[in-house]
Amino acid sequence: MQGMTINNRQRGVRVLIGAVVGVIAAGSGLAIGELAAAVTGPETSPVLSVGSAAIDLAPTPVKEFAIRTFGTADKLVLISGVLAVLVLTSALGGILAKTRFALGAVIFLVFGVLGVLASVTRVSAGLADGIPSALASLAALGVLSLLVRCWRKGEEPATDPSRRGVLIASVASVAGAAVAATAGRLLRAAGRDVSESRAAVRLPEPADPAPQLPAGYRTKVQGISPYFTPNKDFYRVDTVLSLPSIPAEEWMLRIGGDVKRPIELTFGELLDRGLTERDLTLSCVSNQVGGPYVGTARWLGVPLGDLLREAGVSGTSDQLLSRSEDGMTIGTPMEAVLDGRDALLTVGMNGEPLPVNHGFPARMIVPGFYGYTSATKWVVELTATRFDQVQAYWTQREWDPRGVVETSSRIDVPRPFERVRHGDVTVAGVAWAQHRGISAVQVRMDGGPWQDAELSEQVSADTWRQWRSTFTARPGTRRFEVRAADGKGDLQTSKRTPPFPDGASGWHSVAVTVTP
Ligand SMILES: Nc1nc2c(c(=O)[nH]1)N[C@H]1C(S)=C(S)[C@@H](COP(=O)(O)O)O[C@H]1N2
Ligand SMILES: [Mo]
Repeated sequence: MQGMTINNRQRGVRVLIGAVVGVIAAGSGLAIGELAAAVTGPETSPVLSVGSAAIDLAPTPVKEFAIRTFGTADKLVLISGVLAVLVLTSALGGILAKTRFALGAVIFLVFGVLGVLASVTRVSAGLADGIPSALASLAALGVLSLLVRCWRKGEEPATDPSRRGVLIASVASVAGAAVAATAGRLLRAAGRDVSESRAAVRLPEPADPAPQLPAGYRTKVQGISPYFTPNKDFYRVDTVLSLPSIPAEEWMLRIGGDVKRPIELTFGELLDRGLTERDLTLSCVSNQVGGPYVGTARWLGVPLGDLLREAGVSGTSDQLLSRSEDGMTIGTPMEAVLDGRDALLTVGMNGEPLPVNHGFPARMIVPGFYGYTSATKWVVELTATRFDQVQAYWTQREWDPRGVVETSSRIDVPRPFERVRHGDVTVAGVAWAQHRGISAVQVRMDGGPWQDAELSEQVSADTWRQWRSTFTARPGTRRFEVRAADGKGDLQTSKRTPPFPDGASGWHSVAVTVTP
């Protein structure tokens, strides 16, 4: 009985040591991988490569669930998941390696192979991008073999009297890994930091400034979305785990495909063309009814249509395929880019160079379309082509190829389940239907008669309008609903649909408690 307890305890200690050895080996490998990725590019780091591959391979419903549930934290959740799987399996590898080294080693080899595959299959990747994962796997195996050898030695009664060998080797490995990881960080920070390049950008005054804002373009209600969304509050949706860092001096846009005169354009040449400034609302197809993925900014850029006409775009191409530095492809209806609307290749957002997470140094924006079919960030290539010839990233994943925005409206105040005093209750929010404009917003309480909301002046058909309406509310639970009509007078549909495949529809409603 007693013997068995001791046996169990010994086994427990062994499992624990094995797990720690495995995790140290994996950690050392990752540290070496990070160090190598400082040279080959942050997106080639083993963890980020595997994370990116997971994003690209994830079925559309999973992706949609992630954006809906975790919002901008979706990437943090993903990376934590990858790390959790790594910790668990490498612990297992360490435990197995004690008795059957080859068995444990296989786990680390498999990681290496997965990492290499994930990094070299990225759209914009080369073979060298697999180096960090390969080195990581080799380093992990080396450390594993070292630790297991010290550990076994410590257990042979005749030889080494101290069992501290494995401890010393572990501490040394952890220290080595910490040095490698820190060196990787520092190198990376010194290498491809674009904040300096961004700080050095001097945006010229617009040659074609935004039309003057009409008096009454905004509605002032406590808690309503401001007419201009500050850059720091502007939603962010993309698939990158490591922000592309393209110094403005190195950026170049290539315009090609079905054109007579391919163009190459540097950042300086772009600024010299004379810039157009416009206020435009941008929204995401993944936005739920009432969701946060919409904002309005003052953009500065050059008309995309002019660029394409200069390149001599042919009449047969119906898709403008744009590609970003990170390999993302987005397809925009060519007709819309050429029809005279303010389709821009932008460099400025709300009076600043584009923030890095919003596409520095250049991104597209085409009013009337969701971001996934029009708003390519870190854009480096434009290709005139056909929808029936090339499918862009999201279209390959079954989203609607064109992505025209739905007429939408949102209640900002009161907040859901807010407690408000009885009497006059102000309901307020925003409504948008880019390029068609908003002609009316209506609100109702508890399914009662629709009441016309007071609208802020329309700045243009491409921007949202704020609205407000006041109700006399009796104590109890009250429910407010909103709907909008676009510039053609078409009323927002009450039919609730999810974002996939062409944008959410339905009326936003908010329930509140009205207090006596
Ligand atoms: N390179 C790149 N551009 C991209 C994306 C992306 O994943 N990668 N996402 C698009 C989507 S789905 C949207 S809604 C907008 C969001 O732009 P924002 O992050 O500046 O708000 O960018 C678009 N441009
Ligand atoms: Mo989006």
